[in-house]
Amino acid sequence: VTAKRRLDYQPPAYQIHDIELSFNLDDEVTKVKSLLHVFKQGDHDQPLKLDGENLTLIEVKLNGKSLQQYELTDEALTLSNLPDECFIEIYTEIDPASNKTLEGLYKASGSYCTQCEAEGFRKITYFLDRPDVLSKYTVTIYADKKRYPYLLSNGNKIDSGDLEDGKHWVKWQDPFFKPCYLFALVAGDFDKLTQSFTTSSGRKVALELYVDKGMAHRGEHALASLKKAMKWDEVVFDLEYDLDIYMVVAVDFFNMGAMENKGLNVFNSKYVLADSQTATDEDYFNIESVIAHEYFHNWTGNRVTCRDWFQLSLKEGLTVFRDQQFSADMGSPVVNRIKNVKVIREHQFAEDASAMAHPIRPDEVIEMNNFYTVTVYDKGAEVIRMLHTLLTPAGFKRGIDLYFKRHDGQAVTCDDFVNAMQDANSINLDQFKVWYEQSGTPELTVEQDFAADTGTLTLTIQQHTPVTLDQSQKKPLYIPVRVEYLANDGSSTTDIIHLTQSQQKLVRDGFDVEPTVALLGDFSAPVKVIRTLSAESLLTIALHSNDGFSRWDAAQTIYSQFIHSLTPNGSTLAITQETITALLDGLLESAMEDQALLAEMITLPSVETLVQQVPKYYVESLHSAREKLERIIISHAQPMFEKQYHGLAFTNYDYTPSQTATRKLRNQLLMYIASTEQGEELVTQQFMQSDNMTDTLGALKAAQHAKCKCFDKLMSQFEETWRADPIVLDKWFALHASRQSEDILSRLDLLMGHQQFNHENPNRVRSVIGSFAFFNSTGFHAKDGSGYRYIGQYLQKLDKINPQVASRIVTPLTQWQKLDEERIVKMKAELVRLLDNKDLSNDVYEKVSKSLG
Ligand code: HT7
Ligand code: ZN
Repeated sequence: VTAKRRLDYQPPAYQIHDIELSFNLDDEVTKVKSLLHVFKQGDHDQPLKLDGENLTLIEVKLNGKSLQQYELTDEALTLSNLPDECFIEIYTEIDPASNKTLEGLYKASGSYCTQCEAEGFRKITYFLDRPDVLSKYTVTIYADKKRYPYLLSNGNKIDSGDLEDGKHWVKWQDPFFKPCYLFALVAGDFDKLTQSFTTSSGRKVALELYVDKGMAHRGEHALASLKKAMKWDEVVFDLEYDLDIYMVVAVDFFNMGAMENKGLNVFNSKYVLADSQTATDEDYFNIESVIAHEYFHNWTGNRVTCRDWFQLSLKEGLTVFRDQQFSADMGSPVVNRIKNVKVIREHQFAEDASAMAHPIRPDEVIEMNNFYTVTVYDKGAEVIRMLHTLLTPAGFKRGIDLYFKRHDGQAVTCDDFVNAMQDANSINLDQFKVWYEQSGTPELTVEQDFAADTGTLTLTIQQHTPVTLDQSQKKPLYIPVRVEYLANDGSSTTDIIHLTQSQQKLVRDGFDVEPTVALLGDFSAPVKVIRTLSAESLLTIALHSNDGFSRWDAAQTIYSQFIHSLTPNGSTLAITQETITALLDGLLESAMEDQALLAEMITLPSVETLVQQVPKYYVESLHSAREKLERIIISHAQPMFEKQYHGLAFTNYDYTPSQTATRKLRNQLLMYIASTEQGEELVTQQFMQSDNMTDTLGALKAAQHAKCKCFDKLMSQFEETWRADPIVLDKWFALHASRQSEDILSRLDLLMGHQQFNHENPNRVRSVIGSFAFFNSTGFHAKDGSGYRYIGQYLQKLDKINPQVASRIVTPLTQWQKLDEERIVKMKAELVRLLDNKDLSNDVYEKVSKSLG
């Protein structure tokens, strides 16, 4: 197993300007013919080494003549002594029906479909499978007309016809140069929804959504979301869609969320299908944001793509930032920001603390699929957001304009992006580039001093990035820190500090009395802040800051520090029960208008977030401390919670920001109320009366969390209603798998025996096994190691079917660093067992071997 290194990049020795592909789709054997127009780059005598995996080579022709001399291995077809320009014809055969990796061309649920990013095109035909080879594609698909009435590929349909043997064919041409990871093909029978969008320059674009038969009514929200995204990109970034057709296909077997193939997005059906009966507000939100994300890739990813896969954050960090901004504009900016920050604090900080720590632009990769990470995506988006903050929205837009002016149609690097930002704004971003090369979570230690006689406030900030397993030296970063000075009368002023040194002093004059200082407003940088704040200051920020994020963050600090003070980690902040009750009283009595923010502010930090705040994860102690805080909250606030709950009106379901906020608050209140005397009754009542999935699932989650007696009964009822609908049933699987219960492992066995469970379907596997490994921390971390054993054994099997999914689920097993010695030994034993497996995939091998050091 060999790793590739970023610094070893060499430009391709050949370019392939045109490719003509033809597919004869057949259950026994699918025949692929590829005609490449190849150009040597510069003067050299290097051979042309085409990537290929799991292909049966039938014939190669050079300029129309059969070629006998070539070298063939399991990974490549190598042709030597080629002229400067030539045509190469390659005939291969593949077997999509037995391809369970869901990468390359595969057949599932009766349809053919492709997934080529990152390196799946090589499973379709021999090619230069790298993103800096840009070609024009012409694709002809032949298949049985009855079973596969729709034959789709990228670009425009230019021809079609029927054949005598019941087959038909369609020819597609994509006028844009693209890397092969953006190639797509779909063949099947679907329900089709058609709408259109007229661009700002007046072009009419056909929007086509393909879904499973009978599901058309669940596609409306996705199409409406697509139109909103198209409009938003025109208004905010002046970016217009460039083809006459935009197709989205929803499939049930898919490794990730969705894929931005040029003009033909392929989606996991869970990110397309929604109606009020089957989808929660969260599902509606995710659909809108994933639809937008893939659409935004058309410019940030497709028109300008990555030079090599180490630059993945060039397109992903930027596109996540864009989809976050879009979601903020569509709903509540502060609740969206909190959502983004939770991902960073729960998962990205954990990745930095693990053996998988890597910079947003990694330096070394064995399996590229392992680097579609929260670091590359979400920390990458935070890095883009810092540029947006430092340059202002107008400066950022100037940078984006220059980026497209310089690089449209090219495959470029993260440095090219930052250079465009820099040159458009006459600012030096050399130090800012350290964010791209350095892994780890920076820590800001802050001290505050006030000279009452002069009214001078001094903030001393030290920045320090602890070493990570991949890097032992760390440099100071360029960090924007948003500061708010809160006066006693409720007024406040704000500032952005540009931190560049290891230690920096900030002096501000003109205060009559010492202000309360809120730091890192809007989470202006992906860092941890360490400072000693009094309970009083935290309460002031939580109740009076003008920055919604800071209010939430202060409340979270109050909860977290109270919890930690009950564990051996301890806390340096003096948070008492009185602080908690003062916070709750302040929140509930202030008639907060923003119900969604209120819901967030009465929600405790997750176990995952708490773990990242302390040096050690004391499993039992942390859980019982968190439960104790919950009991304190309930015993103090129960009457107020119930009053609030009953005051929130149930209305006919509509996915609007105000209704979503009400449901969010209602269901958070129910989480608390469920464990009181009235709990069983209210939970059951909400479940029975609910006309929408958000409130139904809210009731089930509350019952699960509070261990209500009614839980099993309601769950059976849910299963009976939804047993034929796997996407809905995934919610049921996940609730069972994340339940705290002594016999959870036998319950997992039962779940996997359910008629809808299928080891080959990633959504099912994630709902059961993923939910257990990621979110059932008491079950997964069972003291006897049984949770680790269960996951280890399951992954051995899953790795043979789908290494990509196995490698994602192995993550919690590799994050042993903060646990106690006994658990570490047991986790490592499982990792060693996995590694002993002689045909372990590169995917799982890379993560497991790294975590064992
Ligand atoms: N660019 C895509 C990333 C991706 C992917 C998607 C589906 C299946 C396998 C995949 N491997 C990589 C998704 C995105 O970020 O938009
Ligand atoms: Zn993306």
